[in-house]
Amino acid sequence: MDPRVKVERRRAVALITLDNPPVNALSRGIAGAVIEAVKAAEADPALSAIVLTGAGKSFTGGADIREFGETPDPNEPDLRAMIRALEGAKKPVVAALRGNVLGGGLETALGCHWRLGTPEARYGFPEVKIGLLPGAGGTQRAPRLIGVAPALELCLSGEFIDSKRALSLGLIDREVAGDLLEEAVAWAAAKGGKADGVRRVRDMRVDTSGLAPGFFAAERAKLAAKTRGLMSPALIVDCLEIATQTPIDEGLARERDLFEQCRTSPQSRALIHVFFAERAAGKVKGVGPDTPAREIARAGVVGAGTMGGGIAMCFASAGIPVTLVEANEDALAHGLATIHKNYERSRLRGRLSEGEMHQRLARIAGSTALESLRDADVVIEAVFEELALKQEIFRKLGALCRKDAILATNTSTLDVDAIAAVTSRPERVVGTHFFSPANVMRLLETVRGAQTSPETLAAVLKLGRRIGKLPVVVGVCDGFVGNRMLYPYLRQAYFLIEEGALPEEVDRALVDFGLAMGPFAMNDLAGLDVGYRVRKAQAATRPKNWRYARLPDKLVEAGRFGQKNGRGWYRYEVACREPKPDAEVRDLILAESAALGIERRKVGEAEIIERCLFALINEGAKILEEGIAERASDIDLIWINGYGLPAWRGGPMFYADTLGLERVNGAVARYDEQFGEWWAPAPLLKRLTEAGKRFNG
Ligand code: 3H9
Repeated sequence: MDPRVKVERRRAVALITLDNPPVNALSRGIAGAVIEAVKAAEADPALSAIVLTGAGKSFTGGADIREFGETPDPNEPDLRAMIRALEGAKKPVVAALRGNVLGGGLETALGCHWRLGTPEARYGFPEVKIGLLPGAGGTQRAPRLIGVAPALELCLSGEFIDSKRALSLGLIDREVAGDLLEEAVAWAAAKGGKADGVRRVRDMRVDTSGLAPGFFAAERAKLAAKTRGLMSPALIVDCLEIATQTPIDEGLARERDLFEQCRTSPQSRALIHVFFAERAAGKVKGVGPDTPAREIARAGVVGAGTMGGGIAMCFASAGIPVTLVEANEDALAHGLATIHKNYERSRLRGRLSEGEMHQRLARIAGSTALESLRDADVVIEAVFEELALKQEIFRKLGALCRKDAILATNTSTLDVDAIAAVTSRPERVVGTHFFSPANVMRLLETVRGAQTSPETLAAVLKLGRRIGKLPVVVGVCDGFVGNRMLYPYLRQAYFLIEEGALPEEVDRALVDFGLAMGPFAMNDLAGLDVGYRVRKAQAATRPKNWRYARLPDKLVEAGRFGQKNGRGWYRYEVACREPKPDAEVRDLILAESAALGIERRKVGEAEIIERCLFALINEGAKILEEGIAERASDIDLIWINGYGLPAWRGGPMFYADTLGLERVNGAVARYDEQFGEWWAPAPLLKRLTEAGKRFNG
């Protein structure tokens, strides 16, 4: 017997336990072993029933995601065969559920005749998050057991529900607060030998009586906007509709075919890459499971502007008291009022109860004195992006904060080491680059300075996860990973409009590629003055005589700051964020092309995508080689979670891998020949191409 499937006898019941740490994934070989155990229990006259459970903290996290790239062996029993065996058993089969009951795990439970769950168990179909659909009967059995609408919601959202909700839906038969296995064995023994001891979900009818006419069409229409570019959500709706129209075996066969379509798609590969990338990002060189990571009980934020206010909200929302410091009363009052407004908006949208809103607000104290940060465990500075100003604040914080307090800067471009150097504790200084709006965006670029200690990093990683962020560790350089890659990307976008494209054409091509927003609309959202200041700061180090796009500066000098004053690359009507092409901008662009002596030409979508993205990838390769990012997948996460690249593309480095590095390298070399300067190929890109390798693994 496979050691990952254990069988023991408890009274007249066979107890089958899945034991495949850490999450009891249903890896290859397990299905066959479970089938064998079920057959043996059925054949044993001394046994009247079967209980299936998981060892450790979980039932099972589902199919083994690592195996999805492999071609299944047709001679090996798979998950579906295992579920058939459990469901088809003539003796009652009880699922004893705890911890994670997910994906193929929940489908397994649905194949059992009865389901008992502990209060902390969580149930869900997260397949959609990795570009799949429940492919072992979930889309056919769930609607039979709990109804079409709740089943669709579970499959489409990928969210987990708890035992209380599962019980109210009829997904489980009992919530067990006491000894799960004792109760499951007792339940199984009581059902054994009874006429109604076996209750199969497959025999249930799909109840469509409550469905509004046009239910599925309406669901499809809702999806179009919410899941742009994704393939599996629409197929999930198809599967649920099939469940209402066909006998179960036909439904299962159709579900299997659609699952295979998803499993073999580039999208699912990309999303699975992202799943593992997120787990890998938590493993940081020099920081091990034994590195002490102190708890943060009290936080401070310096600067109550958009970023500082958003960061304070992150703490308050995670239950951490925070003191927000501003230079003067007016600015502080304005910052606190904005926070209030933001929480109020969430409350009005039903995302936050009134009580919770007040609790969160009560966790935020305002002050105009840095001294009020004396007791903080961590202080995050989020003032204006100016080195001298930040250094002045760090000098003061270094002198007044507790010796063991962590001092973090929210700089998006500046040298963290130069900031750390003015304190007497550079080992406790770190960069925490939040993305705007800080209370919403998931990415936390965590900048490790030359002297940042592993303990500081461990504490910040833990804090980041606690406040719901995805921390990705990067090294110090101008712009770190995200913004440093943004420069070449934007530069190409600017060059393209000099050569013949218009902002709306560049944006459309990149949005069609899958980006949440094109570069020009993004510029307008961030504020054109922000990039203006960065470019001025970079002027001294920019190679002289290299091509430089003047248009972005000209716009700012003409008083166009983006959405904030209704005029940027686009124009915006009052209280409206929809970008409208502006004739004035078009004239500026045409005049600039003429001034540069460029004969404007038609720039195609393919060129837009290639030039913007390949410039980005080439820079990513340089970053990787310099060790600013530890692994290619960290870069992927940064661009997905901070810059709106769709997860289903897997991130820029993974996208390059899917295209084949030969193609990317070839194009970069061609552009280098044509334009030179900014297109200098990354040596790593060249080396990997020649070795036939990829960025990721
Ligand atoms: C499916 O079931 C398809 C079926 O419908 C049809 C088939 C025909 N496989 O996240 P953690 C690893 S699709 C392999 O840090 P947590 C994970 O990589 C599947 N490995 O822990 C990590 O490894 P490492 C549907 C898996 O407690 C370790 O376990 N199921 C799997 O924060 C710990 O993970 C899903 O999509 C897996 N299925 O969260 C569930 N799951 O230590 C995906 C985890 O080497 N999993 N690992 O880095 C999750 O959502 C979370 O991992 C879970 C635990 C909630 C289970």
